[in-house]
Amino acid sequence: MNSRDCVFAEQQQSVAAFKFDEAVARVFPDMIQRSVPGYSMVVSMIGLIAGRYARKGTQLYDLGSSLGATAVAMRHGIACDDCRIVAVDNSEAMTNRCEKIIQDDDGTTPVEVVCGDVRDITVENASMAALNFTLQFIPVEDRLPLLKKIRDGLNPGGVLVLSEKLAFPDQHQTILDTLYYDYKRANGYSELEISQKRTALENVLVPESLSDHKARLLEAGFAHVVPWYQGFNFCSLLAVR
Ligand code: GEK
Repeated sequence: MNSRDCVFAEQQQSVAAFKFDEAVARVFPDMIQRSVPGYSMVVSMIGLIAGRYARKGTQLYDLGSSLGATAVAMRHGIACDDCRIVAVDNSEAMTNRCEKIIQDDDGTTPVEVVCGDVRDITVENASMAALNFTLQFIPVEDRLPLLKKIRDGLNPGGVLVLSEKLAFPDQHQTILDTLYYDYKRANGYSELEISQKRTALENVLVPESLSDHKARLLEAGFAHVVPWYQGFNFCSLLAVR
């Protein structure tokens, strides 16, 4: 059952920093769907991208997997044999639920769910990796080392899908923020929910500009960086080794 996100519905005395805890994990599909424009489409396109990039005998990584939506999309999109998916998240509330979702899913590609930090895991023999709205939660100074590790763990021709909330220069930020809050209102979030969530995410979700992301991916050693989606202030890029 998809429970409704009411995490920020009540007035809080002081708004604590956002955490991926049990209360968030319980409502996560509804929260992300109503908070990230194009989320479902991005996830299903990641399945399609897996169909093109997954290679026999390799691994696919879902990094910051939450409940495993991206891992499941890759699992059903893979068009070759003998692949393995590794789904990693450092929230136990997420990985416990993810295990169950993977068990109940009828895909046949093995999926290993790991409760751990994406900065600590080994990436090897990979044809595909996804950081689907995860890098934004990693401290900025750790982002380049993480991307280098992923790049080095990908086989030649392998792909990283990087989806992020973006920051924009000057007036563009205001225009897109305004539309983004319209999106949240249209999805049933109140002014109180919008403002408390914004406070909770301050210094937790740190967005960067598209040009910073492109430059860092190139610095990490990716040969091609191709933006393929933008919905208001959210985007997704393909980075090919
Ligand atoms: C989806 N990809 O549904 N190590 C591991 N996991 C982390 C770390 C870290 N250092 N930091 C944050 N996370 C998913 C959605 S949500 C995006 C990803 C969002 C995890 C965190 O616990 C959370 O589950 C996930 O990254 C980010 O396609 O909520 O906006």
